[in-house]
Amino acid sequence: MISGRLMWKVSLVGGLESGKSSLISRIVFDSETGNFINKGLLRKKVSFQENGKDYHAELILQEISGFPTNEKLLAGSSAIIIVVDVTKKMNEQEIINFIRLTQKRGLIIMAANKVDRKYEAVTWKEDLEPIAKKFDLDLYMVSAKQPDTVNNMVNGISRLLIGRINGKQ
Ligand SMILES: Nc1nc2c(ncn2[C@@H]2O[C@H](COP(=O)(O)OP(=O)(O)OP(=O)(O)O)[C@@H](O)[C@H]2O)c(=O)[nH]1
Ligand SMILES: [Mg+2]
Repeated sequence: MISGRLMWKVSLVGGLESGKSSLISRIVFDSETGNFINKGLLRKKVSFQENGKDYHAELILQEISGFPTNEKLLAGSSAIIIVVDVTKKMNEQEIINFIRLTQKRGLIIMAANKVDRKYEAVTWKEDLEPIAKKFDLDLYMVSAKQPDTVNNMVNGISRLLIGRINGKQ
């Protein structure tokens, strides 16, 4: 049994203009534009099901530029979403270094963003899957412009987090 409120800090990291703000904006406001002035933490209540049970949780979303090596920035994160822009060539080594540094902190997820621009993509599943497999991470192909893809990811993360809690008890 889970008692008390579920509150999870979720940090989005990733390169310049990869879409971190836009994804947060989609999650929190169900809107496309990431141009919100508030650079602080944003909250979103989520409901989901796992193993036939209903759960309610609150996500606290934080955006961090780049791939931080400063431990303090990521402190307390239950999940870290690595946002990769599919329209740009990814820096594989930078991503791998980051995963190695942070994998013990919490759940890491890879989000390949801007899949609505699939036809301009230079980074795709086949580039990211080997990394996901190597470090046993879930990979989501998302677009801040396609609500379903983002909802699906948030659902997946919530279920993974609840699985971790239940697994520990
Ligand atoms: N087509 C498309 N454009 C997107 C998507 N997500 C973000 N963008 C665009 O990409 C640009 C950068 O988006 P932001 O959300 O500001 O990215 P960011 O990672 O927060 O950027 P910085 O905080 O400046 O590093 C903006 O012009 C967005 O409109 C997406 O899924 N599809
Ligand atoms: Mg931003």
